[in-house]
Amino acid sequence: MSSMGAASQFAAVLIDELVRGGVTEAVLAPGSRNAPLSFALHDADRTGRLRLHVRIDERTAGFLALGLAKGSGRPVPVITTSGTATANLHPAVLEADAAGTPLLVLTADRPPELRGRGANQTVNQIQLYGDAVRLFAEVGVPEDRPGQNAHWRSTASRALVVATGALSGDPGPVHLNLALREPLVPDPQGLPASLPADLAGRSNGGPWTRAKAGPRRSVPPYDGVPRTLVIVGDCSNRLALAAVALAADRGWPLIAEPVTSAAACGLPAGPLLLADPGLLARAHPERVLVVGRPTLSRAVGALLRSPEVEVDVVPSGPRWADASGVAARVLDADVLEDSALGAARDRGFLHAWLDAAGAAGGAVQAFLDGEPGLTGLHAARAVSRTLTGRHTAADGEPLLVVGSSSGVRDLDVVGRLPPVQVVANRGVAGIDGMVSTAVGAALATQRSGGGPAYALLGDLTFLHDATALMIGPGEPRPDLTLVVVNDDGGGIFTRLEPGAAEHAAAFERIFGTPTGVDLAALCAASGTAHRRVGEADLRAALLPQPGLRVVEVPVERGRTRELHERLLAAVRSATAG
Ligand SMILES: Cc1ncc(C[n+]2csc(CCOP(=O)(O)OP(=O)(O)O)c2C)c(N)n1
Ligand SMILES: [Mg+2]
Repeated sequence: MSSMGAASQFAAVLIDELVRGGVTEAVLAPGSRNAPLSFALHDADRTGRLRLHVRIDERTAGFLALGLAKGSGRPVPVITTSGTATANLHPAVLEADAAGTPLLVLTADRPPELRGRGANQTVNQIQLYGDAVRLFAEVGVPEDRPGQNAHWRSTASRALVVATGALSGDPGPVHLNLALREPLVPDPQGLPASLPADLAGRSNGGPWTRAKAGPRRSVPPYDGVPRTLVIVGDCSNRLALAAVALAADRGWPLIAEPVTSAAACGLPAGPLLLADPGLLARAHPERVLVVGRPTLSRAVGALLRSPEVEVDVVPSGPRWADASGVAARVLDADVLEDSALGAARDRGFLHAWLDAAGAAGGAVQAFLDGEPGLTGLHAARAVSRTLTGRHTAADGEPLLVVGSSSGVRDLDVVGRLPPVQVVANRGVAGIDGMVSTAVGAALATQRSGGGPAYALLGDLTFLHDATALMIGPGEPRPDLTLVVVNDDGGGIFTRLEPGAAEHAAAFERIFGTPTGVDLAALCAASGTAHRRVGEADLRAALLPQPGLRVVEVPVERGRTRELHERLLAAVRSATAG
């Protein structure tokens, strides 16, 4: 056996096996109990086997890993010490569960003899994340004895197979709890250059255990109800683009939330069309095909609940979304791939939707052109125009990260987005961790040739994850523009029931929640470039630039509710003809 302590042996084997299984990025938050893993990760980064990112805040680390996983489509481990550190990963685990993201949570823990007896920094980490993880394993204290290598390597392989959904088609987070006993640092002579024979992986350099799903099932063709409306929500880009191809083939109108690449192909002003009584009276769908998980607009649920429509859903994996409890059929994603049915078209139906979309899209643009000053809608339009106008194939595909509050809904109204990669934490739609998610997604896409990255966020969403800006000097940094729409508080609530005039006395303190934070000073404190823009220089400020920077767009929150009421009225009168 090697001269390394068992904990260091285990850490070296675990990281080696993860690299063999396809891991290329890892996120680490510092601590003492996870020191063996920290050394092994540092070594793997130094030798170019993976790229390591170190963060001081575990919540940020968790969301950074989530963003890296969403941006790369690969499993990404996040490694923490024991105690409260592990609970700070919980929000990212919940998002990874709901969004089906392969997040690999590796928490260091005290060995059993130190648990439940008042030892420092010790909490019950067993099944800490409950049923939010696809797999939990208490790996056991590493021991230097024959047979351990197979246990360690097969555990790591199993974690990757489950996290990536290789067999289940249901990717998601996995938690390995790692009890580590001292010594927690390697021998003074350091880690050996290569692992000893009894700790080696498969001689072909591949993973210990490979898993591959069986052949595709054959799926009967999706029958052609001509008056079908397709709604694309949160799902994989592959599924979203298959839905676009199917809708084009069948002559079905398609509305796509701005959370996948399908947004480039959907009808403009989608949520306004879905709530348009005149259009629904003229051209009510008989069937709605819901692809993925729509979450943005109440109008979607209202349409799905209407007794005149039949609802079919196509989920990304075995979990399907049917929040209104109306789905008649859950269909295999393969139905979307079968695009040449040659079904009868109902041109009248399609054209009613196309005409209304043309009128609504034009009305939105005219409304914004005539509206003085900057609003969140203008910021969303400027971002979407920047992405449309300024890139060539040589720049690489741009990335857009969309925050969870007003920004994503504003984009939904002002679209249309060009075909860019979109990342949004729609799994649980938290306003937490968005800056880290954006940093991670930008780092991952730009590593594989992706173009400039933009994130559209509200001020509270930005402030919620301010520690994301605290990036150490040696850490990789993305080219990312954080467009922060600053209305000093929660603008979204002005548009919901609490924003009605009768609640005005209480609104500001318990919903508006202004902070008055000086974003320029906050950015300066973390060495982040910052620019506050007005109407005249917004577009110019968004031109691609290297590095991580903030473009602050100040807007007036008090105007938001009335602005959207007027916009809706303008669109209604345009679509009425
Ligand atoms: C972690 C978390 N806490 C609270 C909420 C509830 N919430 C939704 S939107 C919002 C306000 C967001 O404000 P901001 O980011 O400034 O966006 P705005 O709507 O003002 O553009 C809050 C608190 C949430 N979604 N997630
Ligand atoms: Mg705000």
